[in-house]
Amino acid sequence: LQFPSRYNASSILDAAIASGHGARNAVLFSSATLTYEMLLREASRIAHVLMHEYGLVPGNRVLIHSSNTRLSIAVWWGVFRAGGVAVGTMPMLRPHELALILNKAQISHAIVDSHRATELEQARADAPPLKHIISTDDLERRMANAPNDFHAVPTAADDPALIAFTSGTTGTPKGCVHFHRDIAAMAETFSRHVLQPKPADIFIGTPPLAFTFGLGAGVIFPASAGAATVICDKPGFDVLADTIAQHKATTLFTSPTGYRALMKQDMAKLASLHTCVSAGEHLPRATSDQWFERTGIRIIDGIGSTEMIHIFVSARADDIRPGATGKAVPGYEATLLSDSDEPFDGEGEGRLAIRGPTGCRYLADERQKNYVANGWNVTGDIYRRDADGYFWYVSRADDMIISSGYNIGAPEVENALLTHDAVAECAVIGAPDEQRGQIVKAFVVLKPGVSADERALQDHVKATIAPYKYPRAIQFVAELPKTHTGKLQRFKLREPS
Ligand code: 3SK
Repeated sequence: LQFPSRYNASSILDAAIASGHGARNAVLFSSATLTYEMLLREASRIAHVLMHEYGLVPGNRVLIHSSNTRLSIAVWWGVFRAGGVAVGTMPMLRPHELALILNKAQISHAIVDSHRATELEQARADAPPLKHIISTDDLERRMANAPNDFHAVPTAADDPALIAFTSGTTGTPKGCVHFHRDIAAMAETFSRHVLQPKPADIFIGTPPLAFTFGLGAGVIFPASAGAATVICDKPGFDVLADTIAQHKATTLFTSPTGYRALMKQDMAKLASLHTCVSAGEHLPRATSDQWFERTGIRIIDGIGSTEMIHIFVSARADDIRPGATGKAVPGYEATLLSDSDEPFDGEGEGRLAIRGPTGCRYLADERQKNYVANGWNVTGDIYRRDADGYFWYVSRADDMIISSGYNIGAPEVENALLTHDAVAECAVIGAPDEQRGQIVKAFVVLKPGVSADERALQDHVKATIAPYKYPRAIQFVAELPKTHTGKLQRFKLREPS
């Protein structure tokens, strides 16, 4: 991908208008709509307020502590436009978690949903770099008088635009630095080549904008096609289904858990969808098949990471091999590494390694050396490549269970359990065992009002996959521990109870 040396990601909005989409809907919400011209004016006013009323200097870091709201879309564009470095945070973070990010990213300005301002005030006591807390009420008051013709700061294409914190399935959060050109790159790779959105498309999804999966789906991809994005600002899959129906959304982004929850709703409400994307965790074959049976749509499964900004291996609508994640997204190269860290071709199993227009740049973190080796980004996932070059997810490298010398991928056992009628959710780990080193242990959430005993589930797994992989221990639980972005936290299940 080629970029001019001066490039500001907010020029994606100017380009939408230059391509004739100014009067098209950009943001749809419960009671009204914003066109691209209106959205650009809002973003420009925000940039003006930040720079001229709060003394923002390009390069300053700006925390965005907000749920997905109509205003938050304009805030992301406004921060880019002013040359600020946007740092999104999950809305439910507590003051001590916010303080950690404020200090690590040296944040000077914070834009916060008014009802969350106290949390930030509390965090400020432990975060000396933070100078300004701007509540969304203050921001809107000041925007009312601000001019709306702010020209984007001519940042370098390689200036930081975003620091994305990984919520982390283990350890302390890491800040991933992404440049203005990386934001364009996510649109020019996964969106342009795999999604291929049209201006008439209407995007909707559950991931928070603070998660780069959500930033792409809710802000960057629709704008780079002149399409619209729907803000679903109330929680619940019943609300999501109603909002899809109300706005006739076409393009859905959610996690496998989200697809399973939507299948419990009135599916007639989802009739307008034509493209469905899943990421955030591996999509089990059973979920993909059930969704296909109910909607006729094959979910586009993708694997991405906060480190790489968005999806780098996925299927394409016209090339989906159910059960496989797919192939490298155009623009990226994917390979597998052997145990001695050598890339190898052809069929086999190894650690996934990626290179392309984006890459991992941790903010002051020695874990950088674990992620980047010999120019490859090593994601921590184990994959199998088949003879036709499709990548099949095996497990996270640290989720491989070794039992009596057998290697067993936890997701394979989870997939098998999920094909049992009684199972709503499950997670599989390796539990220490004196004889076998580890045994396969499953945590199972049953569907409401359904019962199943341990033996029935074990027999089902033995009948579905190689019998040595069956869970020797099963614990029934009410729910599974997940991160704010919906990723399973297996490490919490490994902790002795
Ligand atoms: O977890 C993922 O698969 C993902 C996908 C897109 C962007 C970011 C992430 C972490």
